[in-house]
Amino acid sequence: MSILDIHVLGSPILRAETKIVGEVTDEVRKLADHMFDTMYAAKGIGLAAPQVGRSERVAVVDVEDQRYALVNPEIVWEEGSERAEEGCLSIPDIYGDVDRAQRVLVRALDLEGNQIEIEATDLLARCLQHEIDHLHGRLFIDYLSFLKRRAAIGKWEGMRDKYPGLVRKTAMEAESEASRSPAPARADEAL
Ligand code: K1U
Ligand code: ZN
Repeated sequence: MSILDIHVLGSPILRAETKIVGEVTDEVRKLADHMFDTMYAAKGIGLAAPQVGRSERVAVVDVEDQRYALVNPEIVWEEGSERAEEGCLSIPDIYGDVDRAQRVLVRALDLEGNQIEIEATDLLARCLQHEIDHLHGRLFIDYLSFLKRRAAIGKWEGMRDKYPGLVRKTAMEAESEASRSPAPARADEAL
């Protein structure tokens, strides 16, 4: 298992365009594997390569047990609109309502290099749009009204000192979270 640091708002890589992956190699599969480990450790439902400091066009999602590793994903069709609250692992503790397409069709390569299409609605559709945005340097706060974005950035500036080097130490956070809330004792376990 490999849990990577997560870059937070202010880290330049979050605003950079990613590079199209030319071939799905073992290196890409290893990156996706580490991104899944990191996403689960951070209790997210998605993660994009720039959030772990990488510039490949790769994202992972796991929404209601629908788990995908996506290489070069793109939205080829969308329909409807829905407003719902979003968070971002790169902007901890900040939330905002974002309008997104309610239904999308996403085309991508899987980790075998095969082309796949995912038709998604609701939370999966939202998560796919959020992750594809990350791959083009866009963040959910970009969609907030001027006043809401200013408030979100103001709150973030008050918390930024918690993240020296503009990274979240995800493995350390997961460890201290586990020690704060130990797993409940099993019924057959001696107390
Ligand atoms: O890319 C990321 O920052 C991950 C982000 C994805 C996301 C969350 C909410 C709406 C769209 C996309 C997260 O996983 S933040 C964690 C979170 O907010 C969440 C966790 C479980 C269910 C719902 C939201
Ligand atoms: Zn995000």
